[in-house]
Amino acid sequence: MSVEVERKFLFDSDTLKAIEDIGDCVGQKQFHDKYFDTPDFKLTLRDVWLRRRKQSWELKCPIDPVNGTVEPGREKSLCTRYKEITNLPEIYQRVKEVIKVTCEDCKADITPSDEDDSWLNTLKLCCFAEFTTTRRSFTLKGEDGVKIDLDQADFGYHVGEIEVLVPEGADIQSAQEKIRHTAQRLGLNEERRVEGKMTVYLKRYRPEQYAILLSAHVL
Ligand code: V4E
Repeated sequence: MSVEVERKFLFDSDTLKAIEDIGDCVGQKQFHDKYFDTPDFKLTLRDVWLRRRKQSWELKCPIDPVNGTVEPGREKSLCTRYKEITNLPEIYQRVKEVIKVTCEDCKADITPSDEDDSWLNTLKLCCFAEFTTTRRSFTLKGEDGVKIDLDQADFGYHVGEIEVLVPEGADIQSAQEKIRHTAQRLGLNEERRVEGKMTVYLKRYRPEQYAILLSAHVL
């Protein structure tokens, strides 16, 4: 399991030039994401994000109960930190815990399979968001372990992210420091957290879920 520390940023042609000056493009790819939740948003209300990307399952969970959420009136930090789980049986266990499937629902005692999506029905999980992203990725000269992604979503939003992956238990502060240094090198001067693709997607296409997550301080 690893922890993804990242900071999103808005970019223009000047930012792109800065990235090309100090980094190397390591590829472009396209992927389609489908996100799942219960009809009453049991996962996303806890800031837990279940998705399928390129036939693989991924679960992003806050590393501590307050990550991604703040008391009303307090500014969210520029960086987000999420645990990433990619092992399907582990994802299934974690999802069951979060949505509190009880033992009376014994049907939930199954082994989930990549080939058969029936576990989604067992847990009453439905797709609430679906979009395709075109991503260009860069590494930076002299900045070990830092990746920059420039994402263009098919619903007309683009956003960049500076990302460092750290093994669970490793030094998150030094990852945040690397991100801060990279942002400085790119001349980024945002003082507030930038909206990710999902926030914009929900605002446009799932306004009810957006409003609920906003008032729960998840977004
Ligand atoms: C964690 C999260 C969501 C899941 C999608 O995460 P994100 O990093 O935005 O997507 P993507 O495509 O860049 O994933 P990657 O390829 O890096 O794994 S959707 C919403 N959240 C929470 C969240 C938040 N509240 N605010 C910000 C700025 N980011 C994420």
